[in-house]
Amino acid sequence: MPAPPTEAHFPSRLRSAAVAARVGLWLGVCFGIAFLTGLISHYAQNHSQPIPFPTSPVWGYRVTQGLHVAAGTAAVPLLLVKLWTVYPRLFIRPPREARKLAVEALERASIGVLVAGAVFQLVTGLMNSSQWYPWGFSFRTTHYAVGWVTIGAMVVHVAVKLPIIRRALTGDVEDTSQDRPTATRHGVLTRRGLLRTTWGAAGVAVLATAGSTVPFLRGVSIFGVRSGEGPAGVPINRSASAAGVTASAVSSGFRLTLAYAGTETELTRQDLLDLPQATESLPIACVEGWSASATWTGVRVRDLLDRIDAPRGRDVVVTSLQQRGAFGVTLLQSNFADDDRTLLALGLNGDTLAIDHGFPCRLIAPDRPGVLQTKWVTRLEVQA
Ligand SMILES: Nc1nc2c(c(=O)[nH]1)N[C@H]1C(S)=C(S)[C@@H](COP(=O)(O)O)O[C@H]1N2
Ligand SMILES: [Mo]
Repeated sequence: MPAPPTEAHFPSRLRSAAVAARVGLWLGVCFGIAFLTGLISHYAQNHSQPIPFPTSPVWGYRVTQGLHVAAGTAAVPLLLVKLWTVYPRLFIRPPREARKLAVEALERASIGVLVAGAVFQLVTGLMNSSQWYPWGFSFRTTHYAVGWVTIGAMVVHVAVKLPIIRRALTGDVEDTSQDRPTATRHGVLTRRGLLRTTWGAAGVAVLATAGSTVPFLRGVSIFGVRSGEGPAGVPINRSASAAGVTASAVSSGFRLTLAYAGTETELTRQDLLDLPQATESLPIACVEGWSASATWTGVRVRDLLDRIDAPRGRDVVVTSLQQRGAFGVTLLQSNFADDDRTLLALGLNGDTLAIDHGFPCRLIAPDRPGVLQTKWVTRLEVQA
């Protein structure tokens, strides 16, 4: 069996604390942004919100979720370079003395958790934003839990390495005072060259996806998952046929039921069209990072609730024609239900709402995760 490599097998002087600390700094910034915006997104999707998620600014969630996905995307090349620069440290002989060995073992374990968590977050996040869900677990719960573990391990890692990070960042990149003794071989790239290439790769990764959020970047956004295709120029997340609602959505038997305190009122789509119409410009902002602004026309949800004498300050359960999947029933918190800009939309960008956008009617509310903008709505039930 060949002997495992020792650190002497990794002579490149690019693999240095000077490079690792600089890449690590930006990696930390990206993970910090992704963590904070992730907390916001998770909270926005919670049923119970002791502090109501704000309905203004209307583009708030669009920006935080766009940042979340952009930061995660930029972190991919940064993490790869970071791991490459520090990888030889795995093969450093562990210390003999018991106390030092224990400290070293703890530190390596925390790095193990950090690396595993970081890779898991980036891989599952990217898979989610390309709508590929081959796993059996709940993405949101798992991504959220592993987010805490990863950020915790990152804080420990930074605290342990702080003296090294400080020295590495204050010195020149080409300074060799903290290098492993065997890391002396010059290659084609200087350290500055490697850093520039890394920043470039992160920038390209972000540009290639950010077009899903920033309209003028669409042209360069080759990896942007949803960009501008779809009826009325707005992307489609799940089509009517994928949701299994094609027949019920176009059926003449369609009714919207309004329910409160044991009384129910049924409205046809024509009834809805005969009510006073409102127009609002509100974005769809998907958790996957893409977003699009659009002009919606329809009936204010508050007007509908007034028709059944529902008081203000009540949450509303929104039910879709969609029978399968997790998005068929959602909770519209009272501050969203009472906001004048929240519509049951019948039209989009001047056209009749396309079936894939939620015909006969769909919910659209300001500053709300796309996943809660329920399509093919058939029932609004005011909670007691
Ligand atoms: N009934 C139902 N509503 C739904 C969905 C769904 O799968 N089923 N997808 C949601 C998600 S994740 C998003 S981002 C938006 C997208 O709306 P659009 O397809 O009209 O762009 O619809 C939301 N409403
Ligand atoms: Mo979404």
